[in-house]
Amino acid sequence: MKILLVLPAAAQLRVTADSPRVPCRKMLRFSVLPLTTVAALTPPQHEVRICDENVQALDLDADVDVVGISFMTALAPRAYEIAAEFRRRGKTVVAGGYHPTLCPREAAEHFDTVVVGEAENSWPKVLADIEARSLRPIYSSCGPADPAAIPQPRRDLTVASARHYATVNAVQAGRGCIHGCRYCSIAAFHGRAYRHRPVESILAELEHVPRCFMFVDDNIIADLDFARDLFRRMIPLKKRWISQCSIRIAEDPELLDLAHRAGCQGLFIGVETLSEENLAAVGKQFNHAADYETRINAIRRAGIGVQAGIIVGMDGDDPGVFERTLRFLDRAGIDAIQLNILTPLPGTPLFEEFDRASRITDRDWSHYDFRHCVIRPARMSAADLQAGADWLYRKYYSPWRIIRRTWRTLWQLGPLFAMIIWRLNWTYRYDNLREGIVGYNPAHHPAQTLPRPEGPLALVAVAVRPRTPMSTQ
Ligand code: B12
Ligand code: SF4
Repeated sequence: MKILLVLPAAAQLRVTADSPRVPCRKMLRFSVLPLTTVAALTPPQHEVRICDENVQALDLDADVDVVGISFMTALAPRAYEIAAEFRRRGKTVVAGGYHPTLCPREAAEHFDTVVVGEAENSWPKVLADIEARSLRPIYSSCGPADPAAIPQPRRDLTVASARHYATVNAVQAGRGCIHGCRYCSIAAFHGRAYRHRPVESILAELEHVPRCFMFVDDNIIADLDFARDLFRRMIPLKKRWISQCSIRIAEDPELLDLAHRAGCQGLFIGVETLSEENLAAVGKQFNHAADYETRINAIRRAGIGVQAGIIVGMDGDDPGVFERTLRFLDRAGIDAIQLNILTPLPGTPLFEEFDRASRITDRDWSHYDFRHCVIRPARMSAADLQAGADWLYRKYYSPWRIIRRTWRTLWQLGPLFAMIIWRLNWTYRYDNLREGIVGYNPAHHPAQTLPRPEGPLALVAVAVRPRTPMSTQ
C-alpha cells in the first residue's frame, strides 16, 4: 500500500499551495519523530511518504491508500479537516499521537481508525487489517512498548526538508516521566513511569546522527543511574546536544558535569512559577522557587544554557505575577523562555479539576496552544491573563533585553551558544510580532483592553503602540 504520514500545522504557520513560503521560524521547528518513527515501524512492503504542513503544502489528491495523521490537542481541528478531505477521496485515515490517545472516542468520529498509545505494538496490525478489510475503530496498545523495540527513525525521509528545521536529528532515549505534574500530558499518556532504551542501542543510533542533535525526552534525567551511564559513555563521541529535564539536575554536580562533558549545550527546564502555592497545587513540589536562581546559576556554571518553561494563570497568580516574573527572568540569567498560559489539556488531572468546577470557557482545541486563555482564572479576569501574558512575552523579547541576554551568554557560555540564543530570541520576537502580541500589564492597567491585531497590521500596531507609563522597560 502507499502510505502518507502527516503532521498538521496551525493556520498561521501552515504552508499551502497558495502560500508556499515557509514561515521564517526555523529555530522553533524540530523533530518530526512521530512520523519518522511510525514510518520505521511500517513493514517494508509498503511505500511511505511524510508531510509536515509546517514546511510543505499537503497534497490532498496524493496517490495514496492510507493516510496516518499524528496530532496533539492544538492541532486536532486541523487533523479532522484533513481526515474529512481524504475520506471524501476514498482514502483510509488513521489517527495517532497525544490527542487521539487521550480522546479516542472524539477522534474515532473523524477517522476510520484510532491508534491509542504507542505505535510499536499496533501499527503493523492496523496495516494488515486494512489490507484484510477487517479494520477495527480503535486499536489500543496492549501495555507499554518495549523500549528496546523503539526503532531507529526513517531519517532518509527528512533529507529534502531538513534545511527548514533547527534540527531534524532528534533522538529519543526514553519515554515518559517519573513525575505527575497535574497539567502534563506525559504522565496521562505514559503513566507515571519512565522507560529508557538500552544504552547500547542509543549509542549505536548516535553513530548515524550528525554531531549536533536533540534528545526529545521530556526528562532525560528521570532515571539517574541510566542518565549517568548514558552521559559517561557519550563522552568519547564528542557530540553536542540539547534536551529537556527537571531542575533537579542542578542538585547533582556530578551529573551536571557528566552532562556537560557528554556534550550537553542547553536544557529546557520547567521552572513554571515563582509561587510555592502554585507548585503544590499542580503537584510540582520538587521545584523550589526560592532556589531557582542558585540552581540556574549552577547549570550555567557547568557550561549549559537554560531555556525556561514558564506558566502563568495558575490559581495563586494575581495581576502582579507578570511583572514579578519579568524581574525574576531579568535577574536569573535564563537564556530564553517559552511562556505558557495555564491550559488544561484533555486527559490530564487538571482538565478534570477545571471541568468539574465549570472553569473551562473555551473548548476550541485550536486554542489549546498555550498562547490562548481557555479558562476562568482564580485571581484575575481572563482578559487580564491574556493581556498580561502577551505583555510579559513582548517585554521579555524586547530588543534591548535580547542584546543584554546574548551579551551575557557570550561572556558565560561562549560564541557558539550565544549565536544560538541570539537567533532563538529573535525568532521568538518575530513570532510574537507576527501574531500581533501587544498586551498590557494588568497590575497597572486593570481596565485597559487593547485589541490583538492580526496579520501584517500587527507589525504596525506594535511599532506605534502607546508606551505604558509604568512599564519596566
Ligand atoms: C518536539 C515537540 C514539539 C515540536 C515538534 C512537534 C512534532 N509534532 O513533532 C514543536 C516545537 C513544534 C512542538 C510544539 C508544541 N508542542 Co510539542 N512536543 C514535542 C515533544 C517534546 C517531542 C515530540 C516527539 O518527537 N516525540 C517522539 C514520538 C516518537 O513520540 P510520540 O509523538 O508520542 O509518537 C508515538 C505515539 O504517540 C504514536 N503516534 C504518534 N503519531 C502517530 C501517528 C500515527 C498514524 C500512529 C499510528 C501512531 C502515532 O506512535 C509513536 C511511536 O510510538 C513532545 C513530548 C513527547 N515526548 O512526545 C511535545 C508535545 C507533543 N508537545 C506538546 C505541546 C502542548 C506543544 C505546544 C501546543 C505548546 C508548547 N508550548 O510546546 C506546541 C504546538 C504549537 C502549535 N500550534 O503547533 C504536548 C502535547 C500535549 C497534548 N495533549 O496535546 C507534548 C506531549 C509535551 C507535553 N509535555 O505535554 N512540540
Ligand atoms: S516533570 Fe515535566 S515531563 Fe515530568 S510530569 Fe512534570 S511537566 Fe511532565
